[in-house]
Amino acid sequence: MRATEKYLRKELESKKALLFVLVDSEDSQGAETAERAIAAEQAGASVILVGGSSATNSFEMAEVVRSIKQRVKIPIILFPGNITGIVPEADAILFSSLLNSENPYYITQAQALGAPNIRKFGIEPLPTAYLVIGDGTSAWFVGSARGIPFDKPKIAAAYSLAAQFFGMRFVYLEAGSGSKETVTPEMVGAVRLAFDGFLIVGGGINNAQTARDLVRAGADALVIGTFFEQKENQHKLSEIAQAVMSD
Ligand code: 1GP
Repeated sequence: MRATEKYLRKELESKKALLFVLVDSEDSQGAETAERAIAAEQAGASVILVGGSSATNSFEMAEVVRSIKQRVKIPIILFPGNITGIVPEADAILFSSLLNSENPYYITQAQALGAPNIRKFGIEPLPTAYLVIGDGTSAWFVGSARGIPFDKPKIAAAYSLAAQFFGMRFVYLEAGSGSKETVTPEMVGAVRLAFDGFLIVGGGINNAQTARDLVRAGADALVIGTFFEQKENQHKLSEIAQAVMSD
């Protein structure tokens, strides 16, 4: 196990769950993004994720990673929507297969195209089953996903068990950025029973109560992007971070 995965495991020894703050490099404005990453770190976030399904400008993304890296100590993990999401200087990458995509490109082909650069850049790959829940979001559309219905926890659990049998150590249940619905605690609970690895949940999370419910259901990390992009919500960082980290 390499450094970032070890770090995540260690973080979980002292926290109920971890907060990952997502920075979409395409919506980012240089200095402001770095400030947001600093605020996230101060509030207790364990990781800054950089990427997103519609972020395709590698130059911008590399710049965002560089500027954040100079200012924060917590790891930067790439969250690629395509091979364009692989840029140097990040600590790790969610090396994801979109298991419920209808397009093999998002299951294995992009991964094969991207793998040599991940090695070249010395980035730690975190083997991740990426599961898109529901429909109508960018992740769903761009990834040609056959979205798992929100009210079908057993299907998500079956995919997660398959991921475990494949040897993947991370599952990411993705409702999609800005989704009106979040993944349900019922689905998180069902996946938790099926999957022993590190369980990430994201999409549409915008309050402490939802965060608490998802953590109590068994999530190891929650990803929040859209909500913290709005300046007026940034003062809620600590409250939500506390809800995630302590029961
Ligand atoms: C999207 O799960 C992440 O890929 C975060 O979603 O932007 O809705 O927080 P939000």
